[in-house]
Order: sequence, then structure tokens, then C-alpha cells
Amino acid sequence: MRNEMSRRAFLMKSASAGVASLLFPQGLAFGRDTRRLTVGSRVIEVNGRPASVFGITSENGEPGLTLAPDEPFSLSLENQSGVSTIVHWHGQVPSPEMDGVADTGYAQPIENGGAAYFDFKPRPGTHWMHSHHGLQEQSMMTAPLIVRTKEDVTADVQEVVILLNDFSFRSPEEILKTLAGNSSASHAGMGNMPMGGMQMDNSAMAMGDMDLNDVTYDAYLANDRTLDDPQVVRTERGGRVRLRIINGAATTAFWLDLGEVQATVVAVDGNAVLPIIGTSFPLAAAQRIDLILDVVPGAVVPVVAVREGGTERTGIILAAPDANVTRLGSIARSAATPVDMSLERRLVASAGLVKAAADIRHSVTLTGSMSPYAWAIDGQPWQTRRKLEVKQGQRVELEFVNRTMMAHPMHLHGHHFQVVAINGQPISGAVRDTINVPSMGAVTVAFDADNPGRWLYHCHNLYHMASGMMSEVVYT
Ligand SMILES: [Cu+2]
Repeated sequence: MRNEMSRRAFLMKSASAGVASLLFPQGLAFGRDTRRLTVGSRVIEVNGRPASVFGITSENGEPGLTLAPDEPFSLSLENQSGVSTIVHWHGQVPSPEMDGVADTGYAQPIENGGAAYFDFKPRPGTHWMHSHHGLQEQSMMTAPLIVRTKEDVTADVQEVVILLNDFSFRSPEEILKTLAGNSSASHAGMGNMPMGGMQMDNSAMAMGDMDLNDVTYDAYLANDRTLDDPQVVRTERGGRVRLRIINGAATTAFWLDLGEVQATVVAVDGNAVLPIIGTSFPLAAAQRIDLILDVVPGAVVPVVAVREGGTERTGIILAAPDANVTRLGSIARSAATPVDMSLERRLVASAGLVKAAADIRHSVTLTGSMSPYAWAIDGQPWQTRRKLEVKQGQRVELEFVNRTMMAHPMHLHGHHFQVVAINGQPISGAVRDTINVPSMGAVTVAFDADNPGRWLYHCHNLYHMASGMMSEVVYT
């Protein structure tokens, strides 16, 4: 793994340095079957206005990548975005050279016009890809990454992928600058009080003392569209649909709302769970959920995602072949509650970790506040981070203690973990790669240290991560 400098790792490093195309002309380094992803820029229409965003597309121009059962993750990633970038395969657990991050030193950003090569055995499920460079994720350098199983292929189910985004006409740099500016003067000393004014939404406020929604957006998108002009998917065959929903938003947590229609949760973060039936489901940033539902003949089923604490919503429409579709609009009648742990507590992994005592326990504290806008782990920003040491083969328990007034969706790279306690209460929860740690709450996850290297773990609120809520797990 780490100690052998594999040819693949070398390819990746060469590619990162922008010389791979010279060393390994296309088609030589990899077989004819090598796939290609292109990072580019594009213009979409949001609220009737043109918006310049990034995109990641496969050979057929479709967003992201869908792999067939047993198809390797073997591809060249070509950067035509106009800027340097690096793309992380969220939910995949390759060796660290293939993880698509620069912070841990295994790879360098890919320059504009350059390419990088990736080759590993993919993990099945609903995953996604996004820039792990600067604030590009906010500008929609995000796309689905679906790895299908043989069972998926044989199931008589129509698969529908939904990628959610939060969108602003302002640049992410401007958003961060304004957030950081909130630390000054009038807000100093106000602790965790939510703020009104330009960036902080007046509706985005305190539910109790909790802070929700750092950023006010111009729109929320589902597959690039708003609910004023949504994607309409006509159902096929018997009307059974598997929704693969990805929260690719930079900061926003959503409540998924199916109205009266019941759906069955079958997987979270690409990992099967024992079925749970419901009509609404919370989804924190970076999390995924797979739902199965039936659209009966003549029916229209809006799949709506409402921003927590707000009335803004997005979504798509599922409609039986001959059903009349009426538009919903982007504002819900009443505000959604904050995303909570109600579903998390009920989730049970279909295949959890083998029962074992922890060999090592780590506890970290999530710290920071809206004012000053500074987020950290154990009070330490990335530059002075405390590294969590583990050894290969260990069962690791990692406790996140949230001492802040916001929830933080915490993501560990290179591993999936099982949720084993919420607020001190043991559960045999879901296997995931991103767990929402509630405000002033605590969550413990367990994982097997089976992927040596240095691995980021961080809050998946982009601006929290950018302002310091990131550290790493290091194999010693
Ligand atoms: Cu956070």
C-alpha cells in the first residue's frame, strides 16, 4: 500500500505534475476501456439568469459517472475548467494516492489542461465526486458517482439520481469574506447569537439557540433545476423507482419530503440498511440516501428537498406516463424544522462491523462559532492540527463532541464507519462516511483501520472546513 510506490501511484503523481500525457499517451497507459471524465465550466439558467458554474461530465456528456457491476474505477480525469483543481471521490476508499486531495501530500492539484489517472476497485453504492480544492465545490464542481451491483441491474426498478446543490450568484470567495467579516465590531461578543443582515438570513435563525444556515442562497437546485422549472421524470413499467439522492450542497442540510407518499430507506451513504418506511427524511451535506417508492398509475410524486429552518425548496417531479404535472414553486408553505437525529437513531446497518472491542479510542471536540466566524477541531485550525494516530488492523472508535451551536456533518476519508452511539446512547447504527453531529451533541463512530495512509476528516460545510474544521487520521 503506502510503502510500495505502485505504478498507479506514480501515474497519479506524474499526471498531477502535468507530464503524464507525455509519459503515457492516451490509450497506452490504460486499455481501450479506460473511461474519461472532464472537468469543465458551463452556463446554466437559474431563476431566469445565466449562471457560470463548473461541471464534471463523462464521455457521453452526462454529469458524473455510473459504473456497471464489477467495472473498475479506471479513468483519466481531464481538467478543462480553466483553473487548477483536484477531485475527490466521496464514498470511495482507494489508497491515499487515489483519494483526490492535495492536503495530505499524496497528490498535487491538476493544472488547467492537465490530467490525472485513477485506477482502483470501486465501492458499490450511491456516491459522488467534488472538488477538494479551494471553494470550487460551491460553484458546482460536483457530480454523481454511482457504482451499480448485479442486484441493481436485475431489480425491476427505475433508478433516478438526484444531485442537490445550493447556489449563489456571488462568488464563494465573496461569501466566505462576508462570513468572516461577520466577526467584526457589532457582532463581537455576541457569542453564538445568530445574525440578521445581508448574509445571515433573517429566517435562518435560531431554533432555540441553534444556528442554522450560514449562507443565504439565491437558489437550491436538483439536477441543476429549481422547483419553478423542475426536471420531470416519467415513470416506467410498474412505477417502482429507486431514488439515489445526493446532497452535494456546500453548506445546506435538507429535509426530503414526499408528501403523502411513503418510501423505504434502503441505503445511506451507499451502504445498505434495514428497511425503514417514512415520508420525510433528513439529509446533511455530503450524505446520500437511497429510497424506493411506487408511483401508482396516474400519480405525480414531487420529490422535494426543503432547506432546514427555511421555506426554500427544490426537487424533481416523478410522474406516471399520462399524469398531468402541475408546478409546485420554490417556496414551501411552512418552514422545515432543523435536521435532527430521528432517522439516524433508527437506522441499522444490513452489514455492520464484526463485533469487536475498540483497540483505540479517540475523542475530538468540534469548536467555533458564527461570530467570530472561526471553526476548528479541538480549538486547532488545520495548521496546528492534532493528528489522530491509529495502527493498521485496529478497531478504532472516534467520538465527535460538538461544543458549538451548529450541527456539523463530519466526513472521514478512506473509510466507512458504523455509527455506534448518539449522545452516549449505544446503537448499532448505519455504516456511513458522513455523520451529522448535532449542536451540543456527541456521536461515536467505529471503523477498522484497514487503509493505511494519512486521511482527512473534516466538516462538510465548505466554509467551516475552509475556516479550519479539518484534521487528519494518520496510520503509524
Ligand atoms: Cu461544520
